[in-house]
Amino acid sequence: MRILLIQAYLGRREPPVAPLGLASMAAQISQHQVKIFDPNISTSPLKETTRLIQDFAPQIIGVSLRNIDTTKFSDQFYYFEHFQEFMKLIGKENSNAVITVGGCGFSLFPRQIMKRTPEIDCGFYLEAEISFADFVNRVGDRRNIPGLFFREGDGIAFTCPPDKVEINELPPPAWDLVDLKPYHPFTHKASIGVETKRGCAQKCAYCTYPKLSGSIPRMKSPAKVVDEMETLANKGVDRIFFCDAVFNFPLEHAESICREILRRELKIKWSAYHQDKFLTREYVALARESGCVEFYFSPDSASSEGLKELCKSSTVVSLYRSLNIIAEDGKAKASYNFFAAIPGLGWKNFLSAVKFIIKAKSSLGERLLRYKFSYIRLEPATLITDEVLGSGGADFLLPESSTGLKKLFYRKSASFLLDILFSIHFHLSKWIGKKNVISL
Ligand code: B12
Ligand code: SF4
Repeated sequence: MRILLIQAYLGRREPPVAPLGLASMAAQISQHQVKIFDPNISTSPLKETTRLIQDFAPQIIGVSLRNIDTTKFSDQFYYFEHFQEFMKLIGKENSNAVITVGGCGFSLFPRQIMKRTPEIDCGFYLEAEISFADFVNRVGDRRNIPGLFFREGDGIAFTCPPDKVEINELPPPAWDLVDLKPYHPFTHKASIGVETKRGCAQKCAYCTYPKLSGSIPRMKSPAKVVDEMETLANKGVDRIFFCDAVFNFPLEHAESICREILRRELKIKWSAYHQDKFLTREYVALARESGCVEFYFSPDSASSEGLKELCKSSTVVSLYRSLNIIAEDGKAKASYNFFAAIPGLGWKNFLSAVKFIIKAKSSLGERLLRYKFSYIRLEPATLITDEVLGSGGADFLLPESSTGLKKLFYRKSASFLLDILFSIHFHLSKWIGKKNVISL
């Protein structure tokens, strides 16, 4: 069977992300004729999509809808509008193929997206290596594929949530189907990813990750992880990003990966999301030696009230302790993200973060690569959305047009004055440039 897997066109030029999800699915259907295409690296994305569909004449098209919007207040952009236009093009260009969609963006709003995008025949909920392969091998049999949304009469039917994929049993992503060269110049922007596990055991109030990839971490063996890194290094990739929710938990797993990289003397740089609570001196030294060039932290708050409100498992003590570890290492580099507004909290929470940033700047100097304040983007099925909107706000969270995006950011702290200051700061930063100012 001819299967064309496409990343959704984002609608504008931005640092690209290599299609890890599609490459992972493609590895599972290697007995078929599969092509992977990313219009976001093409100079004429729409024309090339049309040409490819006409030339290849796929029987199944699978579109990966990764992002709905930027989730960034300072750069609001609604990819979903462009996805809808892109789907019209795909539907028009090919009336014969079965058109399927999956991806994180789809899985956050599956029913709404099926309703609003008539070109989609079938939608895949959550991880889909197994369910998509099943589907490809028995296209007519929609009722028996777990995780499948499909059209039935005038309505939309759903089979059942899919089983969790045994990620250690998956073949490596089919990177041989992707020309990675266009992503090489953007590796410092995390353009090429490797998974070491799926799932996050924490339950932070605003976060979608446990819903998207489960709340029990499922690990890939260190040997398999480093095999993937080696494949990428052999393709000329100088730096990768570990796509895990939290790389350094379980700590022993992260440490084993670092040791395996060192044992093979693999020279490839990497960065990853880290949790301050699980950081140790030994780990930081090992990670850095094995190639870690940036430890990303998202403590989100540096006050005990803020950490509690966000259901973070970190404490103020663990946060400062981790900063000391990074500082004492002497070479490790880090970045920190905080939220400007947390329900019920005001100046004390904000000033705690400012105090932390000042301390980080004074102890890390140039090794503090980035710090930023952002607003929470309310996402479906998160505690904070339930608290702010009550349940059932999913339609509101996927607005009709980009003008509805602004309302999705949680911007109300307990202090009116602080909210005004943030608002002024946001408008000013447009004029004075975003670098080295508090970036919202
Ligand atoms: C790692 C990551 C990043 C890394 C990517 C590194 C890399 N090179 O891959 C970086 C930091 C670069 C990044 C950037 C962004 N990200 Co990001 N990212 C993630 C994260 C944590 C993991 C994604 C991942 O790679 N998973 C592993 C792969 C294997 O899984 P997958 O892609 O989901 O694919 C599986 C399924 O979805 C499904 N599937 C996927 N496609 C298809 C297609 C078909 C046809 C089928 C059947 C199935 C299917 O099957 C796949 C295999 O199981 C997710 C959250 C999460 N926990 O999932 C957020 C997430 C996807 N990111 C998000 C966002 C917003 C962004 C940015 C827009 C942020 C920004 N403003 O810059 C950018 C967009 C960049 C771009 N050009 O696309 C949001 C999207 C939600 C939303 N509201 O839009 C998410 C969900 C996080 C969140 N806030 O909830 N991201
Ligand atoms: S914010 Fe990080 S630690 Fe918290 S639930 Fe999300 S991925 Fe897990």
